[in-house]
Amino acid sequence: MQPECRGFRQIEGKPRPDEPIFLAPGIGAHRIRAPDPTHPFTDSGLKILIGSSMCLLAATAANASPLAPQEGTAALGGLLGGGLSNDDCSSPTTLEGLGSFEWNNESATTSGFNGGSTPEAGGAPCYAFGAGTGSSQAIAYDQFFVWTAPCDGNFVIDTFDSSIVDTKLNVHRGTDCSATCVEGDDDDGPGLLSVVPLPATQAGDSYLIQVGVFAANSTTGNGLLNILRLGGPCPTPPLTILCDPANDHFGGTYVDLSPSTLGPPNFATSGLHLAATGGPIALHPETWGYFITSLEGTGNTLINRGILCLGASFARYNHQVATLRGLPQLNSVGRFDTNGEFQNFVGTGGSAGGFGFDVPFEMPFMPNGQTILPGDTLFFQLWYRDVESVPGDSSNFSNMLRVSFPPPGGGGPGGGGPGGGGPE
Ligand SMILES: [Ca+2]
Ligand SMILES: [Ca+2]
Repeated sequence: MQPECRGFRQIEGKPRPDEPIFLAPGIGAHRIRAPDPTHPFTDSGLKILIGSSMCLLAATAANASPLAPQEGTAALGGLLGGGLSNDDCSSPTTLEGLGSFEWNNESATTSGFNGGSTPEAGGAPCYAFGAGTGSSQAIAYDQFFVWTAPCDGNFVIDTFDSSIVDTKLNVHRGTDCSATCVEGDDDDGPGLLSVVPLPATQAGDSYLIQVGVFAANSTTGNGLLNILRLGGPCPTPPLTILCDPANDHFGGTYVDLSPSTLGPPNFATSGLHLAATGGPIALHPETWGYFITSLEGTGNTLINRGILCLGASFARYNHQVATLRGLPQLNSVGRFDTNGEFQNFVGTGGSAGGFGFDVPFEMPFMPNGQTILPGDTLFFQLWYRDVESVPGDSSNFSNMLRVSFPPPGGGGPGGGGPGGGGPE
């Protein structure tokens, strides 16, 4: 439960000793009010939220006023140091990707959260261990994390190699206190450590991870939370949009390379088809342009209205390079049509009916060309004229596309781009 109040507030119902009832704006003296005059704040077990950390107020919470016995002042100074930001299910820490993440629960309190306890099919309950023995069912001194699967796969979350001897681990489906139990574990790992498998997980599935200890054997200390993917790391997606959104053009939106696709290479081309949409429709036909490429995608250079996201060493797929190299397939010059789609007018967009650009194996770097090889990663943008009232007074760039060509023997790129599907 996450109180929505800040500072002084009245709660509904009678406060319970285990219920956070007051969100204090900081350490200090705060006026608080009990909703029930028969239950003034004289209990020493009152829980108070400071920011998003739940802390136990160990001293007498308030001095009841004779005139308003339900009101008082809670002196919080000195009682709340070291509160954890992720002590409660309402404020989990986000974990990115795969790997080992350190945790330390020296300042954690026991939340009692169990995600409804009932596990998903095939899972062990999130609140089962020590059933019938009261508080030992809970994960003691627990902390909360949120993790989102970065790709499809079979994952495993465990606490192996923790310094703490006896960990407990719950994994819930969701991202906050409304998350529901997937599976809990106490001792299925080495010794008394914990492990929860997450089979058949899909990219984007989010989990609330609750980790702490079995209080009879361990109190607090250093732990590890390991998130692994069986079969290796997530595969690199063949096409990824970066540097997005690009800067707006004078027409009010930006040029997007998302419709680009990567198919199998053939005798003439790399299999990559670049496509650009969102061009400045109203400015047709002055807004011509061409694609550019680089081995690096870490640039951030403002040129006229646009951002060059490619590395400084980039090359142009244009008429000049094509002429110098004697390779007409290196020319990608085109312009936006009245739908804002980039229309090739040099005959190198053939696979998409004259739109976009079929990227050849040869690359436009000067003076000697390179060729695209299996396993290469390249970055692409579209450069284009971006006029306001005077043709030729400005230029702009699309967002950036990172392309990971399949490694040798990789079995093909799997087709499709960020926008899905092939050329229309
Ligand atoms: Ca906790
Ligand atoms: Ca354990």
